[in-house]
Amino acid sequence: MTTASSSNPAAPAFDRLLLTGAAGGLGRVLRPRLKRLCRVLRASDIAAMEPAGEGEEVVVAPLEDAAAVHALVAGVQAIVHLGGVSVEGPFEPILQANIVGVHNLYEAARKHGARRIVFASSNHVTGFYRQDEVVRPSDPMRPDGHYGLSKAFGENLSRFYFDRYGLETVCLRIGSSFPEPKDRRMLATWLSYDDLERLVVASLMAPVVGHSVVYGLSDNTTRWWDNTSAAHIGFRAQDSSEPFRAAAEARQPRIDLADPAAVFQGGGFVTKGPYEN
Ligand code: 15L
Repeated sequence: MTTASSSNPAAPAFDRLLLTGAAGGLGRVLRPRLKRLCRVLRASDIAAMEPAGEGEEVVVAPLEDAAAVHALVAGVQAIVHLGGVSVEGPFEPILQANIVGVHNLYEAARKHGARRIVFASSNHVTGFYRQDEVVRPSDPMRPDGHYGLSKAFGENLSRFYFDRYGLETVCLRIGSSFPEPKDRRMLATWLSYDDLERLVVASLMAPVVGHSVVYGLSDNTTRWWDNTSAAHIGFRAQDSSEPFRAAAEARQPRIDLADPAAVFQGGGFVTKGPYEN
């Protein structure tokens, strides 16, 4: 572990907060934005990260290594879990990082008494709903590949850890969190970085969450997901994909309804594979 000296002066909500996946796209966005919530932010990944700054610790830990994950989780009150494989692909790496890895994380959290986990699930848990349907978090899962299946496992695992051990989780079914929506699909699925921060902070700070599931999207005009059941988290999106509509439609003037990627909510993920392992 590399450490830079402690202290976030204004009474923070958490003494130590763990951010896994800190080297990834969203990890790099959230790392500086979560520091205000904690005295020490422990940032973890398997890839190279920025060195520890003031009030930070940096830990390299593979999620499939149970001993490393136990050491990683010791002493933290809450976890923002972004770590693991974040795209569709062959089963074995997803099995290790996302399935074995999330089990290691929850076991460690239970053992060390962490209070809450914000679990980066994904819209790909329900990717095989059609784009003309509106889905609620309580609707049956329809994963669109190995990645979506692994996130479905994580959601069920976290439900078990709440029912059995009282460990709270907010599962964030994140849509498409990028600087701007890249295509027509993302007009519905886009989550701005500022709204991502609002969603994660609300999930960490809401007084009681039990086991909650919420879709991560901005205040988009086109929407496929109904978050009414997650109002208790207190997340209010403030951005919208609408200002990007004209550009997205110009980039993609025609929709090919023979293409499953244009029919199903999971987009291009629904046609990936099969893989040979
Ligand atoms: C995800 O879950 C991925 O992590 C991200 O890279 C995007 O592909 C996103 O879904 C999406 O559906 O756009």
